[in-house]
Amino acid sequence: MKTVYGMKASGNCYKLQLLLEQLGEPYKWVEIDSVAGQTRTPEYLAKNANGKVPLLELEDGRRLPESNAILCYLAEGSAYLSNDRWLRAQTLQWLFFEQYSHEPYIAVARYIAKWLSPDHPRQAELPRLLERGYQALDVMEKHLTEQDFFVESGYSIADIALYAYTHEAAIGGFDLSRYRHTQNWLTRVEAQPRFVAQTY
Ligand SMILES: N[C@@H](CCC(=O)N[C@@H](CS)C(=O)NCC(=O)O)C(=O)O
Repeated sequence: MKTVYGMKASGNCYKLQLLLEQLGEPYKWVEIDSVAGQTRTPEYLAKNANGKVPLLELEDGRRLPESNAILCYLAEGSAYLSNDRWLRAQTLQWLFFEQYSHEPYIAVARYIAKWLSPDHPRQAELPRLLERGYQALDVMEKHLTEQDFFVESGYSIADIALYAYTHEAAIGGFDLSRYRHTQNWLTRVEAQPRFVAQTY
């Protein structure tokens, strides 16, 4: 059985939980508490030199970090990742967008707002994170005025990757009320077969 080293509060880790549940694939979840330093122990660094979760461990011991690479690996051969060259490239486009233009702002704003004290110096980052995060939300909203899911063939790992932090963007201070198409897309994702909500 595959093992996921993850943290339930992390959207990057939740991506894998959601996909594995939707695939109906059994897996073992090992909860890693980064606040308690468990991503930086010698034992964990021997598994992932980058000291981050999520990490996928295969039955034969091979290990793969990076949430969106893991999504691609797990989704191979399923309806969640097309074999068609163009549709696959579209999927990758949104996975890269998520990691470069979305997660660094929307996930980090959530982290600062929810887990750091109100007088923590990192609170000063919030205005810039909000500005850049809204730019990402604008891109998503524009795309979702034209189609129901990020890739034209339908629900895919691109939606899973973008759902992971968008559904909790309000925690970071984002007002989603002006993003009607994005709100409707969140509802469509939640209506997918075997959807599981993030709990932590
Ligand atoms: N690009 C990575 C980001 C992973 C990441 O930033 N993980 C965070 C949790 S969301 C983490 O492990 N933080 C603990 C640490 O850095 O020690 C991915 O998508 O998997």
